[in-house]
Amino acid sequence: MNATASDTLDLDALVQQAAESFGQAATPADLENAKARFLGKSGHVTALMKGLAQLSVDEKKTRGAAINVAKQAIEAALTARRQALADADLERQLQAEALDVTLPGRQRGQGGLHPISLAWERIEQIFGSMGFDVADGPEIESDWFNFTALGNPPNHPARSMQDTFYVDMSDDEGHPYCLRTHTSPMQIRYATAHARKHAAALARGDMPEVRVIAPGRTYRVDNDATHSPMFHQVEGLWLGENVSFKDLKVTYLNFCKAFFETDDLILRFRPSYFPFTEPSAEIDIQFQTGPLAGHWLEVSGSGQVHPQVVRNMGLDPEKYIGFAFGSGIDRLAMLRYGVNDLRLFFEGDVRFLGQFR
Ligand code: 2NM
Repeated sequence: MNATASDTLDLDALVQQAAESFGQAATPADLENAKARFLGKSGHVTALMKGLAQLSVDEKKTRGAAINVAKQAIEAALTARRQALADADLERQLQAEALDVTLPGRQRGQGGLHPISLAWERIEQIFGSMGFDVADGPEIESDWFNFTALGNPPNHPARSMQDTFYVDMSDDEGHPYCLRTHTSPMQIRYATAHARKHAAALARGDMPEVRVIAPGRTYRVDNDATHSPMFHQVEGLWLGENVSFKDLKVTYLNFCKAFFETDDLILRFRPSYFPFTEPSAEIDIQFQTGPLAGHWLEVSGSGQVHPQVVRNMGLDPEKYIGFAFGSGIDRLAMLRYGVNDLRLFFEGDVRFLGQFR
């Protein structure tokens, strides 16, 4: 039998048929079944090979070669289909696991500082730029530091249970500890440490200055729209050879200009009284522009530090002259941020607190 054109056609048809079967296989298992039908032990190609036995040697050569070509074409179709199924599978998997990197991320709310902390930091920064050190110390104080050293006489009303929180613990002299009612005790602590640290220089007649602010939490028995039992104070102290009210005025005015970010500001002193200063004065400021323009605003107490208080710091009041002031950080923050109720600062409502930078 001769290898005819129709034999070749049969083989082409078989290749065609195999390619179609493979193409219809939707899964790798389907494909393996289809493969068995064409290339398996009892598949079409094997059957064709077996048929070679009946042919002459010459015919075997040409027919065998033709069958081989067809077989290779079928194998190539199989490999192509395997690859296509694998590609499709991978594509499906990628689709299923797809991330849309253009979607907005799940937002984590951005935290921020409390407006009082913001004011506190500004205060430290501004006074720091004017050469003031920042002192920090205990909120539970002894009778000496909170009252006696600051010139409060034994029966002063500030010492009463109505005004001051006391702790159930007493010092060596039997005086109960209290929650500090101002940060001035920190001034005494700082200046005392200063005097001790510079003892040798002082003995030589040198006069290292004391220039410090003490910001911090303070406590008084008081609670209404304008008073919180816990509030924040910043007290300043500048002692030196001839530190005067002029220095106080310049220092405090420059602080206010920086803190409120305006030069349209005037300052006045009003006579007052504090146990630890003589003379004493209230500091009022007035904005010349903006929503608060034209109103005198009381922002601080102040005065020349009383000689006995300077002595209590371990310094010689004949040499060390200077001023101190005490301001409410909460009040400064209210003025700066335009807040009209102190309680908003302490209610912890993030819709309020989130508005400040
Ligand atoms: C004020 C008003 C006036 C003050 C005094 C002192 C110290 F420790 F030097 F004596 N520190 N702060 C002072 C003076 C505080 O607060 C309304």
